[in-house]
Amino acid sequence: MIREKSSGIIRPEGILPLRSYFNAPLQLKERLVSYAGVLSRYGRLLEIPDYTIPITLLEGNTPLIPMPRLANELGGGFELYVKFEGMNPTGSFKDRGMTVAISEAVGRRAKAVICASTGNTAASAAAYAARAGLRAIVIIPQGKVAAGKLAGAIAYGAEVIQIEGSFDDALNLVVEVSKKHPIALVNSLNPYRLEGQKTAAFEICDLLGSAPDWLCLPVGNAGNITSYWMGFRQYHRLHTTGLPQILGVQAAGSAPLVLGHPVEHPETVATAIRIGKPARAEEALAAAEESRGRIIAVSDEEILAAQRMLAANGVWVEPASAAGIAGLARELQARRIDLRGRKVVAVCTGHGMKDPDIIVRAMTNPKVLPNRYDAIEKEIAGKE
Ligand code: AN7
Repeated sequence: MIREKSSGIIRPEGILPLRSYFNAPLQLKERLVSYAGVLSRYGRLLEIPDYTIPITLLEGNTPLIPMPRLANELGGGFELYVKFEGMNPTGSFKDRGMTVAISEAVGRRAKAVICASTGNTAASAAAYAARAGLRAIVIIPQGKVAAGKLAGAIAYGAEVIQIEGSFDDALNLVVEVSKKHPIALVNSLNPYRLEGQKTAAFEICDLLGSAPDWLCLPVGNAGNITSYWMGFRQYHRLHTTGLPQILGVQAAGSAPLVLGHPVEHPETVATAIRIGKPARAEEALAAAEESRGRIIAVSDEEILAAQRMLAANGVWVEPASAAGIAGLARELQARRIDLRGRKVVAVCTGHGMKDPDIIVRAMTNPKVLPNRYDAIEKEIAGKE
């Protein structure tokens, strides 16, 4: 961060104040506004091998949106921000880790990658593999992947296999395949996924000037919560940015980390986090405990209500991505959390466009009127 002498304004490095930006020579502007992805910005802070060959779609650098009205709707008295990870190139937070995992795989001359997925990892792996010219194989639970994710994986050219089983079954299968064949595993069991995902924590600290007091986020396979905690700790060691308390949120029908045991048949409307046996379970529990936070479960109704609240504030996210806000609402209502004067960041992991069916199924078809001004005016004015 840079403090300007004349105005005292603090601004991130590399960003010009608007007036200077207007007046800057073009060459300088291009250098200053160019953004080259998370490996370029934060690669020196990631544990990655030297042979890594950067493959990027300019992921990261996602907006941290102030949500003052939503904060008031939840009771008020605190600062609330949404880290809108749906703004990544394939529409979810997975791109941060995937750029690193695919870059490492390309560096060691992999020709193919494989993953199990509830959808977003599949789309992300497919996109980055396409970018690198690799074969991508994705295994998904039949009928349980939202339309925008499946369409993405197919559009990017992945070989998509549905199994008559759950995400957890698919994960077991891809681990076995990757052990027996020269195909790189790009689920978050791959440590480079976590390295790349840490950059979200770095960005939040860089934008706020410190870590927030609370970070709330959905938890499925638990790679994301693990990475955030790694990232915040690393940044704190380097820049004394402080540590957040972490509120991890699972769906009640898929809450192994709350129940304390795997869930054989996980169910939830938030199909992204329909996961019964998280690969990073231990790390997630440690992150919650060490941060003096916790992992809780919320009902599907609470998740959908949070999705509606976010959308009513202009941020449309997929159901799983609303779980963080749903958890925050629940803790506030039960007075289990005191946020007075605090800063809270809710991570919204995926874009609403990933799962259009959730909205379409619940809506009544928009009214059809004749193509006449009087009919339109009557309809509109009647509601004034
Ligand atoms: C929107 O794509 O597991 O706890 O296979 O898509 O790091 O697993 C997706 C997970 C949250 C949970 N929000 O993150 C997959 C997959 C969204 C997600 C999660 C997922 P993790």
